[in-house]
Amino acid sequence: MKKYIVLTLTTLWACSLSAKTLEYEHATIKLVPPVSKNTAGFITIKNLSDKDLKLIKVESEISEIVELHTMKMDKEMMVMRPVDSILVPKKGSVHLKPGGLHIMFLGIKKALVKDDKIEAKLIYEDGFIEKVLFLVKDSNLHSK
Ligand SMILES: [Cu+2]
Repeated sequence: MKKYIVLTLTTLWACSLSAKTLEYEHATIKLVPPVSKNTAGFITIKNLSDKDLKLIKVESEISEIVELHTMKMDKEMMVMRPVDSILVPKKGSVHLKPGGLHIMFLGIKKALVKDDKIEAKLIYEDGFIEKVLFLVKDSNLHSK
């Protein structure tokens, strides 16, 4: 499996927390053909602090709208549903992955290119903001 590195631009704004509060792994955006207007992003977020954190919003230039989604069973069908926030438990982690929680990019403005890195802003409840680079990947079937 191809190895890649998640580059975190050390940008901590309006931040009452220490710099080493959060760590990110496997930040990817699913490559979709240019005709497709929507895609999903996946990431593992680790919270090293002893305080629960809530991801409330993601912002990115690549799409008109960015939402936080989960997948739920509805009449034997898996359907996506927006969620208000995603909890990142203290001393724990949350996995946004295919079939579960994910970041939804709706209304892609410009065709995605494989191996490109796309910047997104992760915004937490208390105003904590971090920029993370997401790698555009062909398939997320093998991601953890
Ligand atoms: Cu979705």
